[in-house]
Amino acid sequence: MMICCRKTAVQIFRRNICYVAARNFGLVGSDRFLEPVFPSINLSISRKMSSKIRGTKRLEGTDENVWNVYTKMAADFKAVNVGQGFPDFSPPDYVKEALANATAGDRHILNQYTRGHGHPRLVNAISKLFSPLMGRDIDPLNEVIVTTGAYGALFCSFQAFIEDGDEVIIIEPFYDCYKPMTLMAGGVPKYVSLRPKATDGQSSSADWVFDEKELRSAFNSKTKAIVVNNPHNPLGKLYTREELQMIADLCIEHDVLCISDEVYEWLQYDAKHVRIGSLPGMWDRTLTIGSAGKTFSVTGWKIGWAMGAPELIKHLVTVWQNSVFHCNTPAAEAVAIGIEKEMSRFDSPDCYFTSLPRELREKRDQVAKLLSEVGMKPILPNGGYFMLADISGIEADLSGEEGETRDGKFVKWMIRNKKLATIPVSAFYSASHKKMGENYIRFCFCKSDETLNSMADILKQW
Ligand code: IK2
Repeated sequence: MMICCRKTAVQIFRRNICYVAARNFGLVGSDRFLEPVFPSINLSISRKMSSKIRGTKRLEGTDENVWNVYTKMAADFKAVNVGQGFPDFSPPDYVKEALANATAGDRHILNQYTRGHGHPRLVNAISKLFSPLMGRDIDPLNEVIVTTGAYGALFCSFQAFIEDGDEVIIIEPFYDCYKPMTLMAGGVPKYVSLRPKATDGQSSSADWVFDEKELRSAFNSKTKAIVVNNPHNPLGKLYTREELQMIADLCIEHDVLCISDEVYEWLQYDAKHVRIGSLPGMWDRTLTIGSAGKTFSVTGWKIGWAMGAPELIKHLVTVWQNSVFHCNTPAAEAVAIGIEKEMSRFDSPDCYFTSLPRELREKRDQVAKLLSEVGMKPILPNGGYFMLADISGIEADLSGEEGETRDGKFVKWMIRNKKLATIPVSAFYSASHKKMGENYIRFCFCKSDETLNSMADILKQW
């Protein structure tokens, strides 16, 4: 019996690994990978479940996940996938070599545990890179924590600071994990919307702004934190210094924590990225979160970090050491080498922090032109690697598609009929505001020329 259970667990684990790999690498139309290996056993497990054994209350309302739905559908229909945000081209060679060398070289210790909340070489590199950008000396040992991706840093931030009933201001549209992370910590999300100003001609992410009065009225005595995502996913908005100052002033006035997700910090096009943690009085109340995955095009490595005052970081460390404790040493070493190298050529056009946005800018313009040609109105992003397109003028027979919003049905229809996969923008809105996103779909332009050419072929035959 024991052996049978272990075998089952191993097979289910393998199936999940196969599914994730298949999904990400687009290997399959994937039904084979999605069917439970032993459906009858799963069933008997659920029949025997005691009524006491159920998901916790704090998981309620957090089970939906947009990536699972549309990435699976893209794989099932073998669609060209310009939905999920990861580069489908190679990271810099020297970064890959640094990872290979970390495991194969003489320093065997790099295959073992390192300092729990941050590999020393990496926290040092992060402190050296960001100290001048933040306008202060960042203490690598007490003001930086390294986590499994930016996701890890976000999760620790919510768990460390949000208590039952605390309100968290989320600016929508918003990167989808902020809501479940708030709920799982017992918090109450409060939404403030970015809305497009009327424009003539080409509209850009800078046209999407919040209303000062609406923002101000969201702050009250229950507000514990605000989440700022800059550059913004999905809009590609870079907040202006004035906008950030307005948020900063409110944070200081109401004694509120700022969780600033800056994973796309190097990807800026026609505007300059300002770090809210560098504004006067903000370091002590801001957690600035970054991602090696986005910085070096290595999203699969899942190395991220948070920086902030020691009194903030110490609580993230507590969550981290009581949950994951550690992220993988070779990847941390390789990211440190990457940061050191880019710092040594920071002002050169070869610096990856400059060369990647230069290449992406061309891709952005190419995608915007293609979308315009088929009548989808692109919103030109100032940062990040996503672009929204207004699809309200595009005709499609959506009567056969399931879903509550037009954009969701449209994406399903497009995957099925045009073999092109994107992400519906209503997924980035709270339940009661989904209608605000339903005229838009999100394209990821951080893709190889081959992928973008395949997308162009589809759009040209539209
Ligand atoms: N924060 C933002 C704003 C992100 O976009 C991401 C990851 N990318 O999302 C994929 C997509 O929108 O298609 C993260 C955090 C997570 O970063 P990491 O991969 O370092 O955990």
